[in-house]
Amino acid sequence: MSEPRIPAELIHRLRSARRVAVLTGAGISAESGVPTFREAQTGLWAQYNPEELATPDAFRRNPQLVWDWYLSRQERVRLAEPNPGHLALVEMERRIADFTLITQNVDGLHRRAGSHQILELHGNLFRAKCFSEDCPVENPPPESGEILPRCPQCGGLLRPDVVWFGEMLPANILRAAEKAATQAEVFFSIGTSALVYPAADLPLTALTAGAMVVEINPQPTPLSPHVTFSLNGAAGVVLPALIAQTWGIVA
Ligand code: BJW
Repeated sequence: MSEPRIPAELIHRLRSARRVAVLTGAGISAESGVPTFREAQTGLWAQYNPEELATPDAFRRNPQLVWDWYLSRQERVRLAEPNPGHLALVEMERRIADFTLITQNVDGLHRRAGSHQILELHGNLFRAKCFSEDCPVENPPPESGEILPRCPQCGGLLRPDVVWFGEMLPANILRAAEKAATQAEVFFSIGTSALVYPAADLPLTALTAGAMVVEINPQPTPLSPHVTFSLNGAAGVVLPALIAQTWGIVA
């Protein structure tokens, strides 16, 4: 299969850009074998009901069910490895003076790939926090069998430190993401359906502030009609081509 062609105007802008921001979603980890959410057949929401698993009410109703689901996802992610899409973003960070990687993913694969400037908008699968008091919990005790993990400070139930529907995103992280979107010369939206807010607003914030906005996705999204360039394809194919054609290196 031939390498995708990257538009010359994008290559030119990237070579001189000082500020670049990237928003990633589940699609960038798809080639590592981590399921996305909304894809028919393979997405998590095709198999599971988000209202039973990814809301505070779901946790109140059945914390064991919710923990079991998150532990099974942890196991799957532990077996996964970063793919060429994650690695290409590490190379991009090395070449851009002010680079911000904003991710909706909770799988930690960007960090494992070697990226540094990461803003995790929706938390992290491998952290826990207190459900009752929101106490931060360092090194949470492992969940085992029927015994649910409890907060060492207040004794309340621990929950996965991820952002469920109807919950606020961590304010400082969202603020930093909005700042990066406002200041970016080039903004990438990669592997996200652009349906979940407030993350879905970030590419539009960047566009309004004058950035070149580039989408990388094999499927069109509600963002597609608005972007400067739509690169249709898998992140693990398009991103290495982008790095090679912009900086002449193989990621
Ligand atoms: C590839 C590929 C390859 C495949 N390469 N690409 C404004 C309007 C409407 C609604 C709202 C609004 N503001 C707030 C809301 C409500 C809600 C919301 O957005 N709902 C919409 C669904 C309608 N938002 C919230 O509740 C947020 N909180 C909030 O706004 O607080 C303020 C507030 C509070 C109270 C009242 C009112 C306001 C919180 C959202 C939290 C989202 N949480 C989840 C779960 C995280 C934990 C976990 O993992 O279990 O986050 S849901 C899920 O969706 C997860 C993801 O991060 C998120 C985004 O999904 P993503 O990453 O885009 O994945 P997919 O599957 O949707 O798409 C994958 C894409 O990849 C596809 O396009 C593929 O084509 C592509 N792809 N292979 C490149 N190889």
